[in-house]
Amino acid sequence: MNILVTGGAGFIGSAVIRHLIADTRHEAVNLDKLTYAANPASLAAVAGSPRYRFEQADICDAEALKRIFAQHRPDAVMHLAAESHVDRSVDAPEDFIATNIVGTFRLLTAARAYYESLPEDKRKLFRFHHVSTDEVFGALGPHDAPFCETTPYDPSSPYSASKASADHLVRAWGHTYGLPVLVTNCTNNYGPCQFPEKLIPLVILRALEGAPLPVYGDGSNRRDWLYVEDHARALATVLEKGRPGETYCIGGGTERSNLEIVEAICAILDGMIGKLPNGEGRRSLIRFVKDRPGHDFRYAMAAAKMGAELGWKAEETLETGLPKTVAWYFANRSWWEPLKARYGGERLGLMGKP
Ligand code: NAD
Ligand code: TDX
Repeated sequence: MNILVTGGAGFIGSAVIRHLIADTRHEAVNLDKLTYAANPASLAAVAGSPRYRFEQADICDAEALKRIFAQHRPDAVMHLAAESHVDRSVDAPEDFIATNIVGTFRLLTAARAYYESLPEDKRKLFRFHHVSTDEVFGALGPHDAPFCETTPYDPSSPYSASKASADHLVRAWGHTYGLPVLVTNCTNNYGPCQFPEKLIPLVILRALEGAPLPVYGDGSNRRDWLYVEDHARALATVLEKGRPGETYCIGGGTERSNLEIVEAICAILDGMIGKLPNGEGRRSLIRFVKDRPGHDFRYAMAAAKMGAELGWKAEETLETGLPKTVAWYFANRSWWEPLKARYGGERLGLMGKP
């Protein structure tokens, strides 16, 4: 397949494209606006491949989308482009409405026009795969069962409300216009090439530098973590084998409190490069700071359908994936060092910095 991947210069999109080029015979056209969250260095391994092409464009730009569909004639769309950071959505929701809602609408409109122009045999194979998040389901209490495909929507932040809205639009285009849509909802990802405003890379970089480590509230909020390459494989599997109209929930089944994650990173770094110059372990850098407004307490996902129907399961556990991730940031300073110069160290994480 020739796959149009939106947001392919971001964290998960770049992992998807690296997977498509290295491990499959598909072709990838990367459509990305290159916002602050994009890093073309994440695509260095595929940039020279004849099966990879890049288009800098905004998914809100209807004319650009029309041209890109006509020129590249994709067999499928994997839609990952989004504003993705909850704290930014609290501070400045406008871009989230524009990209996540209006942009998804424009992309659906362009995809539908293109789909309807295809001959019957191509139409049968065409897919619009929308990549979404577990956050659309809201927050779980400590003893609630994990989310699954039938969990009602209950988003609580501007980010999750914008993603929920996009999910509804995608399903409406399936029901109303017969566009063959697939929706996936995944838990928190971690791994190489994640912009260091998100918890895990932010803590790794600050711990490397001996800077204070901000933990929101009391650190008891819980997330279900999935290694990004497991997510990339899951997405390719859904695109290839998923049934149009279906939703697939993806997760690592690896729930931890934020404090447990931060302490684990500290222990990994102490073991890897030694304790701080003052002889203390990096745990001593932890600071409990002002909580995120409306902070969702807990996310967890039952990914049983992915296993039973599509034969997918996560290969990494946190015990294998977290040390790999810490080692990647340690070894790939050239990937993140320029971000500090470009955005200023204080922008790496927007809220509650000590
Ligand atoms: P990211 O912020 O790292 O990357 C987003 C990419 O989209 C960037 O390359 C950016 O330049 C591009 N983009 C943003 N606005 C655009 C626009 N208007 N037009 C074209 N491109 C635009 O995000 P991510 O963490 O890789 O997440 C990718 C997708 O997966 C998102 O849809 C997100 O909601 C979803 N998701 C993320 C996670 C996670 O833990 N990171 C978990 C579940 C689902
Ligand atoms: O400095 C911090 N300190 C802290 O305690 C940061 C940045 C975060 N946190 C907490 C907030 C969350 O409970 O850590 C947890 C994880 O925070 P984020 O990395 O910002 O992720 P989250 O808000 O859980 O959302 C992520 O997972 C779902 C992605 O950013 C979303 O794009 C995805 O949809």
